[in-house]
Amino acid sequence: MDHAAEAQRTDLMTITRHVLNEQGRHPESRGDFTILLSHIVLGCKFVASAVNKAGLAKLIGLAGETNVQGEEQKKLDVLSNEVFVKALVSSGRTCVLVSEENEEAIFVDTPLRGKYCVCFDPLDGSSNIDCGVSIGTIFGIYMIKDKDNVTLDDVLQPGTNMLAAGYCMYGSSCTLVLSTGNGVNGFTLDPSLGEFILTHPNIKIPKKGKIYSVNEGNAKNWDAPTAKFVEKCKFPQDGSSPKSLRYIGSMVADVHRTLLYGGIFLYPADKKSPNGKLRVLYEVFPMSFLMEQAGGQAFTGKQRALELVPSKIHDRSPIFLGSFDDVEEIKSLYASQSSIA
Ligand code: FDP
Repeated sequence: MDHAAEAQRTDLMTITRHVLNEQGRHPESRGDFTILLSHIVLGCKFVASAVNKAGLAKLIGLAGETNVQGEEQKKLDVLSNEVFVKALVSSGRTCVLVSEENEEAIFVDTPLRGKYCVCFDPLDGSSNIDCGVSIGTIFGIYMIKDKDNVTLDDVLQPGTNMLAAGYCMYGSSCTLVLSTGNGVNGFTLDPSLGEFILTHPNIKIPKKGKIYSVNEGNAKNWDAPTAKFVEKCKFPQDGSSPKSLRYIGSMVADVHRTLLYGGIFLYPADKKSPNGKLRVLYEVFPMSFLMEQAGGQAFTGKQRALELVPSKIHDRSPIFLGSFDDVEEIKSLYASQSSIA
C-alpha cells in the first residue's frame, strides 16, 4: 500500500481487535487473555509517554532528581515497574509476577488472583535512558499449573510452556511486537489515537542475515566457538561478503532490528560471566519465543534456549538468536568443539 493509501486507511486493526480475533481460535476462551493484554498495553502506553517526556522532564527532575516543587521524583525504571505491577495486579488475571526490578516474585492476593503468570522487564536497556537511545519492555506469559496451589514452580517452567511473549520498543516510534504462539505481529502506537495499530503483520525473519550484533569489548574472554563465529562474520572463508556489525546495547532494539532485517544477536558466556548476562525469564525466553515464531532460532551454546529450565527467577543464560542459518552456524561450531573435547 502506498503512503497516500495508508493515510486514507479506515479499517484499523488495533491490537485489541487482533487479540479478540485470535481468541476465536480458542472456543473455550472467556476473554481473560484479552483483558490481561489490555493491561499490559496500558503499561506500555504509560511508559512510552514517560520516556518521551524524560529528556524534557529532566528540567523538572523526572530522572530521580528533585523537581522545582522540591518533590522527590522517581527514576524511570522504578516508575515503569510500579506501573506494570499495578496494571497487572489490577487486571484480576494474574497470579505470580516476576519483575527484573523485584528480588522476589510477587504473589497476587487471592481476591485479585487469576490464572496467568507474567515475567517482565519493565524497562530493559536502562543504561541507555539518559542518552535517549531506544529502550523497551519485555514480557513472557505462562498459565499456572494448579489454581489452588500456587508456587514458584509456576514461573520456573521451560520457555516451551510460554503462552505468549512480546516486547514494546520505545524508539523513534513506539512498537509492540507480540506472539500468542501463532506467528509474530508488530503494532505501532498512533499517538493521535492512543491505539496500537497492526503495521507489521506476520513478521518472518530472513533465513540468513548480513548483520551480527555483539558487545565485542568482551572478546578477550570469549570461548573458542564464539570467537571463531565472530571471526567468520568478519573474514568469511566461503567467498561471501563480511557481515556488518550493529550493536546498540539495548536488547529490545538489537533484537527488533535482527527480527526485521535478519542476522544474529549474541550475548555469549565468557570467562568472567560463565552464564552470560541476560536473564532467562524476562529476556532470553520471550525473545527466543518470538524468534522461533518468526522462523528463526535461539540457542544457548548447549541447547535450544526455550528448553532451559530455570532454577531461580533471576537466572541468566548465554544466548545466540536470529536468522535460522546464522544460528545453525554457531550451533555447528559448538557441536564440533564438543566432539573434539
Ligand atoms: P542494560 O544493562 O542497559 O539494562 O540486560 C540489560 C541490557 O542492558 C540489555 O538490554 C543489553 O542487551 C545488555 O544489557 C547490554 O549489555 P552490555 O553493556 O554488557 O553490552
